[in-house]
Amino acid sequence: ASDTELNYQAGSSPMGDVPMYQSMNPKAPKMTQAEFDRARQIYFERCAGCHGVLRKGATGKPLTPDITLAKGTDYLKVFIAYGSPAGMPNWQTSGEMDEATVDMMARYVQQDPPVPPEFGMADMKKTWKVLIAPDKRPKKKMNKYNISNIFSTTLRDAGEIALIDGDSKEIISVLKTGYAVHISRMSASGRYLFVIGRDAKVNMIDMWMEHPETVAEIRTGLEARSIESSKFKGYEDKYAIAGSYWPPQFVIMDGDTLEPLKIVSTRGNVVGTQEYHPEPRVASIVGSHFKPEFVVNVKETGKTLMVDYSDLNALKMTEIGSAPFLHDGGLDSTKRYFMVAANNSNKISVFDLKEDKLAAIVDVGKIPHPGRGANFIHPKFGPVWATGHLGDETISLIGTDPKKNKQYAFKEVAKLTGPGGGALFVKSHPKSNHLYSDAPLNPDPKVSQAVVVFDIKNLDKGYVTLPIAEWADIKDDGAKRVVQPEFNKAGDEVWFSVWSAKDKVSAIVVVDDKTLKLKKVIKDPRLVTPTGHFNLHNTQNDVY
Ligand code: DHE
Repeated sequence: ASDTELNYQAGSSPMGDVPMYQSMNPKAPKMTQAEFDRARQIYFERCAGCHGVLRKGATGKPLTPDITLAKGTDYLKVFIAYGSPAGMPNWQTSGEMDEATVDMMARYVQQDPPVPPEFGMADMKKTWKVLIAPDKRPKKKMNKYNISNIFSTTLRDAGEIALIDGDSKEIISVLKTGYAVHISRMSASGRYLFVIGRDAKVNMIDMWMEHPETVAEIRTGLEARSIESSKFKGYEDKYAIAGSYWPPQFVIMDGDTLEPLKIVSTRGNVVGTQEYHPEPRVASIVGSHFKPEFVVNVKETGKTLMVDYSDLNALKMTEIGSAPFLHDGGLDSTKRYFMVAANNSNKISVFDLKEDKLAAIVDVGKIPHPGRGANFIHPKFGPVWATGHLGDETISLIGTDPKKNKQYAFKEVAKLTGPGGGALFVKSHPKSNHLYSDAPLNPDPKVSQAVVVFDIKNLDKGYVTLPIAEWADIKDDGAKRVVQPEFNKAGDEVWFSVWSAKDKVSAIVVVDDKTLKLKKVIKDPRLVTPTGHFNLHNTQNDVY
């Protein structure tokens, strides 16, 4: 695995510093407290993303003492030092860890896993702040911004977002958010912007204020990735929901104040084996447009929960199993079907949000990673939804129209060939004739610093390459990964982040979708490690 892949999978847990319950395993090799503390920190920084907090396993193998003690220190050291073809990194030979550290980690994984604390209603309430009460907020929009064409750009390592005016390309403001901030989502009315950090800190930003700023905040756990708000007719802006990695749970909050209302644990049994899993993390969440429901995807159990929020006391949940490990996904163009990557199974699970049913499980390439995916009309197959892959160069197209194109519905109807693996996000727009794919985790800088574009009407012609990082004209050396295509509201521009290290120059590059020519480079010292960017209209209305 390349460094970027490691950073992608495992570099971001904020839990290394959290005090945890620790019990000693008398059979495990001896460690000093200092060694244990250091090893725990490294485990969270490098290992927990794949092996889990409680080491029950996810993308990586389980590492509980019943397994590790039987293997012994010497065997484990070899594994940690040299890695495995199955994806375990070679920590020592890559120079990331020295021999003493490898030895310490081999002893550490034979100890009982320390257990982080729960994070319940009382903890949430302690962190919950309504900075500006609903009745003190403006009654109408107080600024001249064209809110629906603003972009919320993640400034990952700064723990901030930049609000960028999509019309003028000027930075409106930079706001403090959570640690290694992750995604932004817009409320159904187009007024409130929700942002979540990896430390589960949620910011709720009122876009009607003269100077948009945080009006409420809360922490919903110790580690998290997803946030969404209620979108069904009659429930617009009523609720927000945040999903956590730790504790494994989601919380439904008041949509005006972020007051936590209902916490639901996702601990439970894995689809197929039915084995109990103590930490099934909450991955992507979408608000249904067909029912008063949130669609919550639970990674390790491979279960999708249709959470009916019409009565929080008598909470109804339809649990649909498909395949592990559920990660990211998005709606089809009609918004009736939700498509989610079961990335370790190399499958896309499709859910019918009108009937609350599994519509299909579709085999795709190696480790699908769609982001929210891309919808467009294929000349032969009709409406399709696309996903790229981390593990191979293909882009899979899946038919999504069971009415007029039944024979293609929920089947992989075509595979396009991109430049190589390491793709994270694809994107199109109803007004565009193009399909874009990035590949920021590809080991070849030529590939990771560019994007490819397919002409939807001539997919057989293959792709053209846009050298986005070159266009950004950044003199610094270093990674400059190009990440996440995102359209503006009109669907005639595409934005990309050129993601450099924290101490290096980054940029946002805007491309004219018709001509595929450079339109604008946004450079500013405040743009530290830009990654995702979210056009407010497109996330409000699920346009992608
Ligand atoms: Fe993400 C979405 C989890 C690393 C940028 N990421 C998501 C979602 C999940 C997730 C569950 C779906 C949220 C939703 O739709 O509700 N991401 C994880 C991880 O667990 C992982 C692999 C490792 C980690 O420790 O966090 C990870 N993600 C990254 C990155 O390294 C990226 C490239 C850069 C960054 O900012 O950290 C990154 N993830 C994104 C982006 C989205 C996202 C931009 C939203 C895509 C969209 O179009 O909505």
